[in-house]
Amino acid sequence: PAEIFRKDYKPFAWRMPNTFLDFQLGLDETLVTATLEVERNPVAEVSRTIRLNGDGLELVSLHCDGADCEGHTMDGDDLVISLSGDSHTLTIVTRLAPSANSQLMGLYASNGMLCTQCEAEGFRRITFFPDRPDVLSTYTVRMSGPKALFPILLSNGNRTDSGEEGENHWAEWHDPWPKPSYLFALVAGDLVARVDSFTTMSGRKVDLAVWVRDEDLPRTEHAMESLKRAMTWDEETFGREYDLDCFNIVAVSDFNMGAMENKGLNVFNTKYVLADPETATDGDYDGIEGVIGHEYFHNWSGNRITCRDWFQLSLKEGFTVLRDQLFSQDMGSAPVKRIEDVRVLRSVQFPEDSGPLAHPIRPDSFREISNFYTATVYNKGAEVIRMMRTMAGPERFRKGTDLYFERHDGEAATCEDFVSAIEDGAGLDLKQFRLWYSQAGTPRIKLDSERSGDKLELTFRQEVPPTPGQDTKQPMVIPLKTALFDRGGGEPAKESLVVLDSAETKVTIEDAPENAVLSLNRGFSAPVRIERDIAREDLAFLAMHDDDPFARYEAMQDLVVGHLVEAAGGTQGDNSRTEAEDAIVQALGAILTDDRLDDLMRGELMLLPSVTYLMEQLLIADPALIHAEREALKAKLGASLGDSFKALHERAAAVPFAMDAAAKGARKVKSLALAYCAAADPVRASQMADEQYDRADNMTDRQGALMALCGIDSPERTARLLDFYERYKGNPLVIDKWFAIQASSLHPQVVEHVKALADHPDFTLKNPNRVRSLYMAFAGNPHGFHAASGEGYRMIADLILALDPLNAQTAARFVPSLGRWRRIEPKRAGMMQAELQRIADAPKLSRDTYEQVTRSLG
Ligand code: B3K
Ligand code: ZN
Repeated sequence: PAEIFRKDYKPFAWRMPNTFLDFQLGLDETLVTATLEVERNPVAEVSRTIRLNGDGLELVSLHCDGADCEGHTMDGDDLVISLSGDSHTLTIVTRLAPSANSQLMGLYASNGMLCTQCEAEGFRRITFFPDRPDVLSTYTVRMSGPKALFPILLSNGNRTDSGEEGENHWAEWHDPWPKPSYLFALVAGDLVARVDSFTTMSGRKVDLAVWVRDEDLPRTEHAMESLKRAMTWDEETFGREYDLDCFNIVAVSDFNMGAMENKGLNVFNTKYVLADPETATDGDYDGIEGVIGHEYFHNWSGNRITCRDWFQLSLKEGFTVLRDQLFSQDMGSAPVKRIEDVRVLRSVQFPEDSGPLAHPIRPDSFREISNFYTATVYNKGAEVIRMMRTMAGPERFRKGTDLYFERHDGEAATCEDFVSAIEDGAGLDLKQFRLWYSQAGTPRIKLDSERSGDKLELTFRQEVPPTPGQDTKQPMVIPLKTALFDRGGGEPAKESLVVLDSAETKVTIEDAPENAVLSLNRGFSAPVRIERDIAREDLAFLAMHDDDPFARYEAMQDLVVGHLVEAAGGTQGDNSRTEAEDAIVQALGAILTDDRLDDLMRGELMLLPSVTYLMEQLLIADPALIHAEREALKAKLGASLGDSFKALHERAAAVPFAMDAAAKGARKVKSLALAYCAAADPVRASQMADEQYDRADNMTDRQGALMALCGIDSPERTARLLDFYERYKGNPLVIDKWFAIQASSLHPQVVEHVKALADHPDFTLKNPNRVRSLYMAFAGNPHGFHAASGEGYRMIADLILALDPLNAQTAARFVPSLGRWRRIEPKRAGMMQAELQRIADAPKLSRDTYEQVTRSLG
């Protein structure tokens, strides 16, 4: 498959002012008649032909201006038509087989209904079309089909007409906003809606609906409330008003990702719509609010202003992720949300940025765009825009985004357009800052400090490591929030922003108190790694006293990381092990009982860094050693602080169920306390977990208890797993949890368990949620995936090979776990590489998997 380059961008030779689509719907066969108005694009090079993209389409007929078409050829899957004049009307009929569409791209059947997914290049699986984001068209859609099968017919925009024809009925939808093909959507099925309405800031009433299967209706309240909160928030925070008379959300059970922002008709994975306390955890509730917000915010950042080409993906995704993060910060605990977002960034994006798949947030080339919906484009993309906001401050940043929306409304824009608008609107100079768009890799900052008299001299040295295709890098603009604490107990620290912009930056602090401790990169103001020599006492001090919640979390993490990395690297003497452990015990002990902390934040401070994050700290890591040391520390903490954990568990268990922060916090620390107890004293903890399971009146508690039990070889384990299954067997989203809990467990036989689960009658490769629940959970379970025998690697490679022909996009998502081999000890690295090679040697690979495997082999 060919590589496509950003530098080769050219505008399309034709414009597509109006597009009419007629669907004769059927699950096994759907006929699509596309009527396309085409006219020459005056600002593009003249062409005598038009290239319409297709992907596996059956062409039934083709007409140009009502007559047989003079010249047309197929070029691969694309249709190339000769056009002599300046404007024409093309009429194209294609035949689709939705039930046979296992890729879940284009028009497909799910659970008896029909739905679409077009981003990035799925529209070409519906009809021949210039399937690129810079070709905007106004869509009118007519669909007809059996009323019994598809009582509800939905598309983008507003419904303009409908009627009946015997057993069949039809509906017509018109979307007044010109859009690219990737935002097209259609849904037909037996659905019911929770309806509500929203009055916008200028007083327009919008009809809201969340469409689901009948039995799921009681679980839609949270989604609807989240939507209304998102609509209000976007008006208040970004001045963005909704622009159609209705907004529809549809929940679909077979979906490749989380959700899709189709204009006026968002299609969602059921996982991000359905919730009630009995079946969804607090984490699920937060996830739903965040994703509903994200897709809604795309209406402006993505739909009204879209991307010129797919290299600009971060224009809409980075910005929209930032918008959903700020929304969630405002709806709940801002510090906890920030910590969670940083944790995701560092456990997913940092490894990507230091591995074979590293790419800038605006990539320079790709073979398959689906592979670039990455944590780099999304989450690092959001961090880059967040830095602009930090440097400008929220008010000036808002001036920048106002200007961006005003300047580019209705256009297909570039990342450069965005940066220019922020630069002009916020009054920032972002010349050098633009390097964040072109350079991959996580910058490293080394800090040295020297004291002379009252002065403290800080020297920051930055370095951006080489990444594939980028050997040398330029210094970046890095805004670091800092504060100096006086351990002697003087004035409270004042925060200031230090902006690094060269390889070496010196900062002098006058009148630095003698015991000063520097708190650095507060709020994680820049997505970088910091290396500095800091005394354990100073970290412990910050872990207990820093007034920036993120910095406090970070100090606690650093304290643990320092110890575990030394312990796993074998460079630690017995004495210093004891000292390090004691310091951690003391700091955590203080956290457990600090009554100035709320429980949501306490829970964050109780979390140990993940094995993935720990592995990232080492050039070459032995996952088994790291895992063992991490578990040993957990057991040590559980034993030394046993009474405190039990007391905390008891206190939290007494808090009755509610959805407020206090009750959510109580549930969070409850299951964390249980996990520490389980590490120290499994037998005793089995009883605690059993009790928590029995008393649970919500999924958060029940899942927390089952997770603890699942890691312990005990009779209770089997009984509770059985009970859980029986209780929830009609609910696919909860059965997904049942698979995931077992696949991510600490049980010694987890590999055997996963093998057995793959043969369970409820397991299927056809449903992406189910595949992820078993295998993503397993690939993220270091002690199973990195089993010394290599069996974990083999299982993931077998899965990729089996899934690739069915669902290439989902299959390719598993490749990065094997791609980390260069940073792993040689024996395992060899086995991982061999599995990648085995995949590469398979006779017929999708473009998705082929690209990921070859890049990973390097
Ligand atoms: N824009 C979609 C992602 C589409 C992924 C296609 N492979 C969802 C989102 O980011 O909001
Ligand atoms: Zn998005």
